[in-house]
Amino acid sequence: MTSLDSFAVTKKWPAVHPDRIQLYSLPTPNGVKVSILLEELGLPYEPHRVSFDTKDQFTPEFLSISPNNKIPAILDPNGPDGKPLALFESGAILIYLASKTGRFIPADTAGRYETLQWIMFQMGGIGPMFGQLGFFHTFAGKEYEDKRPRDRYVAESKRLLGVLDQRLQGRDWVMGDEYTIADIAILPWVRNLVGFYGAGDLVEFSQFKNVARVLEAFVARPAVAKGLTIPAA
Ligand SMILES: N[C@@H](CCC(=O)N[C@@H](CS)C(=O)NCC(=O)O)C(=O)O
Repeated sequence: MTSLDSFAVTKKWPAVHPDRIQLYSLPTPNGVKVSILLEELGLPYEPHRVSFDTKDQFTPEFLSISPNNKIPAILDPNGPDGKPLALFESGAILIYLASKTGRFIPADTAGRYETLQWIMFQMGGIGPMFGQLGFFHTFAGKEYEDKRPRDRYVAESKRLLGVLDQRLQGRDWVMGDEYTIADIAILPWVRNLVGFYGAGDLVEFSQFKNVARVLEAFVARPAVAKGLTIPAA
């Protein structure tokens, strides 16, 4: 059996099944990207909850695999050359798992890069901008009297939704017929924006009909429904 004992993270979150991919996460829009992909792949994995209530993300054990103190992170006992591999950053994890299994990423080189481009669009645009909108609309920033910062992120989020809506015109998924890690990266953030953040009216979500249609198809997938609940409380 693979030993993960040399990884400090396993001291705080012991691996009951050290032969399985270890997932350190929470069901946030970034965290569920990885649990959804793992569910779609049907790979055996062991989820561990990194509680923000107890500031687990700042512990030396967690920082040893995720130095930016953010979930999600994974530890794959069977990484390249059969050696364990630890990874943080959800986009990198999605690309790694899709490449490792050859699934949810197009096999042809051009399609592969096109998919990566939409993952970068999520990682550099949708994630940070929707996240800031959440801060100013839903969390502590909503108390700020000056609404200009909020409005800036509302405008940018709407613009990004417009780009996505146009891409989805006449397509089932971001990459067309093929459901890929680009969808798994982007759609949890859209769901969060209109759901948990309650910002649907603010961004006039009803005008983004293609995004709404694809989001509905996404959440109807059993693997998505399951991945959204992991790790359980
Ligand atoms: N770019 C990172 C962002 C991850 C991220 O922002 N994670 C949040 C939860 S969604 C987090 O761990 N926050 C804890 C903190 O900042 O202390 C990724 O996609 O993995």
